[in-house]
Amino acid sequence: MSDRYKEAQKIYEKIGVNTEKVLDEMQNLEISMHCWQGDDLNGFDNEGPLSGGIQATGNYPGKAVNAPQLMQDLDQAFALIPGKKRLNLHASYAVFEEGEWVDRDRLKPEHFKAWLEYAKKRDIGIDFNGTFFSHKYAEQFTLSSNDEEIRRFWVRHGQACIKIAEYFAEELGGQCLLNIWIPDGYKDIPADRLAPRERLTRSLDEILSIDYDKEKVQVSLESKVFGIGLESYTVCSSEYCINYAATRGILVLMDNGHYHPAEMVSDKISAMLPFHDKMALHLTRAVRWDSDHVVLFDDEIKEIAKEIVRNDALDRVFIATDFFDASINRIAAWVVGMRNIQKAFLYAMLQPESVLKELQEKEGFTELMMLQEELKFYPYQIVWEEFCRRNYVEAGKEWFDRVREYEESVLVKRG
Ligand code: RNT
Ligand code: ZN
Repeated sequence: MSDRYKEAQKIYEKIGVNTEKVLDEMQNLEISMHCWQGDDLNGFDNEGPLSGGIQATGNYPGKAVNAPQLMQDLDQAFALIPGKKRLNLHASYAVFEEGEWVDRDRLKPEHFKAWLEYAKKRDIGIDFNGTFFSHKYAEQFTLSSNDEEIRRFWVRHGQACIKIAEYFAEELGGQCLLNIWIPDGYKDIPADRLAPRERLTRSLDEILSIDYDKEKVQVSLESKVFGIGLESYTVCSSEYCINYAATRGILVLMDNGHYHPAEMVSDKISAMLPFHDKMALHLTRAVRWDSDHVVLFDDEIKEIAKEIVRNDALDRVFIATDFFDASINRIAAWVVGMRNIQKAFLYAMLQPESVLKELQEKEGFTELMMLQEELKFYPYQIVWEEFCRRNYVEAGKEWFDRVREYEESVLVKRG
């Protein structure tokens, strides 16, 4: 324990915050890191371009092109991130044996054995996502398609993903979050908004009708307001998603890049919690649109963390990252984003929440504003240093030297 830390501990004690308790809580915080920052969402199962109205821009050298490379890069990133981690996989990252290949509707747990072993060795959990894009049957509509063959194909994919999620949960213990996001929508004003939504309901019901362990596999549905080429209408809009999830007993997944620019996910969490036992988040940074920039230590990420912490909801909210910037070092992108989310949670845990809540209750708004501002200058960075020290990870910018070394010795050699 450094003298700096002891000093900071005292400063926090004075406002009723126990930093040791906070460090214990931080140790249990589990963030699910998305695998797809490592290869710009290419995946390994198809040659085609990224589709579905999402885009990774940039051409920074050294992107992973196969599973061993992606695993090596993930290890490098994980080594620079303190605390507990999980891995968030997409179905398009199936690892096939030499000469073997099956389409998405025939995926089986065995195609994810390499990932299971990866996770077992590192003692981390896995979460999973169906991949309803970047595929010849995902040109515009998937689960809401009026082409029965296509719709059925994606229903089978969803069902296959549930089984794979169940396999991860059974083998690794704990739960596996299976997220469903579909890109279905129209570029221009539709004549019928209802029919695709009715088809989506039928498809989701069919996916969920299979037999699976509902405790181990937590299914979530992610909504979206628009995508590139899907500017006027998305089938799985926010209201659709919340109503579907509420009536079927599955989780809503909110991605903070998927709302109108002035709408804040931090404000939505407390509107969800009274009605939903659990919910899920994709943390990203939207710059003017759903641009999936790396998460910064900004006001909204802190506010999201505060809402989860002060509402005592850490065990009710599944937290995952979702960004993909191909214009910068991909390992650094992961590390910056993950550490910023952890910093935001640390910052939130260091707030004297009962004092602040009481000020609000007794309408002490002047003092509330004053104190919230003063707290921004409290020495939370010293508590962060201690958290990193206890996890054998560099607390300051020195971690970037590791990334530079790795870039020189591994990434640039990939050609
Ligand atoms: C797309 C959604 C979705 C994807 C990932 C790859 O806008 O955010 O979550 O980013 O599933
Ligand atoms: Zn997302």
